[in-house]
Amino acid sequence: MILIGENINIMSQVLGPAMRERNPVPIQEMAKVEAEAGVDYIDLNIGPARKGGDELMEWVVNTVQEVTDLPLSLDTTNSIAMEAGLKTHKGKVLINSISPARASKQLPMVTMYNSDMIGLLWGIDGMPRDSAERGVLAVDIIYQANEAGIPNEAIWIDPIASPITVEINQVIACVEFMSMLEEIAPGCKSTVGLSNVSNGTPIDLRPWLNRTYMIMLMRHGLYSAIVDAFDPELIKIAKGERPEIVDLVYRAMDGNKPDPSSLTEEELKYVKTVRVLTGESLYSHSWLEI
Ligand code: THG
Repeated sequence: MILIGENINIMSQVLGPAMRERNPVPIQEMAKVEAEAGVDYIDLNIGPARKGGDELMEWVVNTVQEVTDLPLSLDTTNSIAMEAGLKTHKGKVLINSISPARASKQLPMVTMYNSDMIGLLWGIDGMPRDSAERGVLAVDIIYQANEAGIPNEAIWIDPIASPITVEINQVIACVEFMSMLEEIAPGCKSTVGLSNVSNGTPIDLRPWLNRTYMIMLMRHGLYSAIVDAFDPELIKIAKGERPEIVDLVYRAMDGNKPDPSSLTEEELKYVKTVRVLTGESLYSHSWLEI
């Protein structure tokens, strides 16, 4: 699987101020940590960046490319800032992200800079309510992209993962959508922001949700994921180094109920986490204890 490191983010309490002060050190340190952790892309999220976004994006792209050759994923809703980043970036870039509503402005940039794009399934009315609405939005964005001359292979569809603390049906809908994608759009790629699913859960337990959710999506062909580079175990799983855990999660998804006494403590945590992510048991912060 292709991994996009999420850690360079203007919301971060360290990197936000560093971006505003144009202090390259913490940003370059984070880029190096992400590269060493084994991610394939580094996401640069500068937020809406309404004022001076173009200058900020250009500076962040240059700052990161001074310390790594990894391709970047440029994350801002400001089209002017996006274009400044595309101009500055060396090599193949990923635009994160383009939604049907913003497509007319941003799709021409994909063509002009020969980039890849994340197609975000965010509708005019906001978040899609289920997998069928996701399917409709996917068809819309892919149609518009194809019309602009962009092939399916350059489109990474993101169904938008929701926090399990907010709406379990949305967590389930993303997995369901992933199982439909190949039929809707042969050759399209996919990605999911895994940390979204554990937003609002106890910080030390977030990795269990992120990893398990990734495996559940992998089962339906997930191509890439936006990940926390500080979870080495998640990266191992993504790189195929924990096949027995992947297999265990697949079996748990099938409703296979292993005898708890035959499982290690680690295995039991994955099985319990599958149960809350499929909605089989109700989520609470103590889901691993019961
Ligand atoms: N899809 C796409 N892009 C995305 C997302 C997505 N970009 C943003 C987001 N979702 C993925 N990135 C993050 C980055 C940080 C966190 C979650 C998702 C996060 N940060 C910690 C927190 O808020 O508690 C710590 C922040 C800090 O360093 O202070 O959870 O879904 N296409």
